[in-house]
Amino acid sequence: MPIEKTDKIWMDGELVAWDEARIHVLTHSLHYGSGVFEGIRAYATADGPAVFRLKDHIARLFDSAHLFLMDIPYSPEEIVEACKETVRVNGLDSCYVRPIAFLGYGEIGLNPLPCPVNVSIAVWPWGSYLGEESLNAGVRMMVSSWRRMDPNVNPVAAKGTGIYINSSLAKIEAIKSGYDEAILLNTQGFVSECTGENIFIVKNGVLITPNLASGALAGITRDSVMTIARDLGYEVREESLLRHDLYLADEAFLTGTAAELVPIRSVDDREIGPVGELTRKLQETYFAVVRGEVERYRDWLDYVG
Ligand code: PPE
Repeated sequence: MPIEKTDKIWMDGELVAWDEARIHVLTHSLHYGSGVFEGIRAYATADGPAVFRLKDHIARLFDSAHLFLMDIPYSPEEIVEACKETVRVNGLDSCYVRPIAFLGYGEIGLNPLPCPVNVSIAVWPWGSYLGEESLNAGVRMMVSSWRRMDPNVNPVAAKGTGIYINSSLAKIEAIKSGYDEAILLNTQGFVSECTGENIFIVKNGVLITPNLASGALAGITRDSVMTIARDLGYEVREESLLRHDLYLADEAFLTGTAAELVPIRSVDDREIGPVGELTRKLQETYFAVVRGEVERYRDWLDYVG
């Protein structure tokens, strides 16, 4: 997806011009995937742009860094403020926000401990991640031949740049096979998640998503949707799912900051059917929540000011 340029990028405490936000080719993270990042969205609301669950995303960024023994040279509060400042100076009503902390230039080799840690925050307008039509019509999924990494191969709770090669392999396979997106099973054969989204099914009126022991990321959209569904009175369960549970689901959808809430139309060519009632209700509520239209969840919004 081509990136739409904006004006300024926050780099190590300074706002620099978009085209000046450069790094050296011997940056450690380029060679060894030693970075951690977040994907966040700011939405237009009646009170101006607000970043959705910003503090939760930044807490996860620091958790990711902790898992790799990376010392981010700022406090979470400073990064929260820097995200808001970057949205503000670029004058955008709604945008995607991408903070990244990465090992920089100065050391090479597999001991990352002496490397400097650099931090940057870029923002840009980003439409529907899986295509404009995806939100309405849903997507066609395939179960990938690639497995989600075992938690003893990589800390799967971390949003680490290097570990996304697993997602990219699955995505390439899905696209080249004519599908929109891939679902990854873990090494034990249980459903884990998608390349950049969590997965949910509805069966007999109950909302079910793989538990975190499946290797799925603790998605913030996943958490928001589970909370909203419970508040609407639905039963929500986190449990192990097999691939046939996907084929036999009454409804299915995926969640992620970039993708938002996207219905699943079919899995491995097994039709799940037209977009289900609960999926549609959760999707509508989610969009109302991120736009600040539901009082109960106003705490999730961080107004840019
Ligand atoms: N699983 C994975 C592997 C993942 O990357 C994401 C976010 C999620 C689940 C959902 O998490 P959350 O956004 O907190 O609900 N993927 C981000 C990166 C996408 C990208 O292409 O880059 C995102 O949605 O921003």
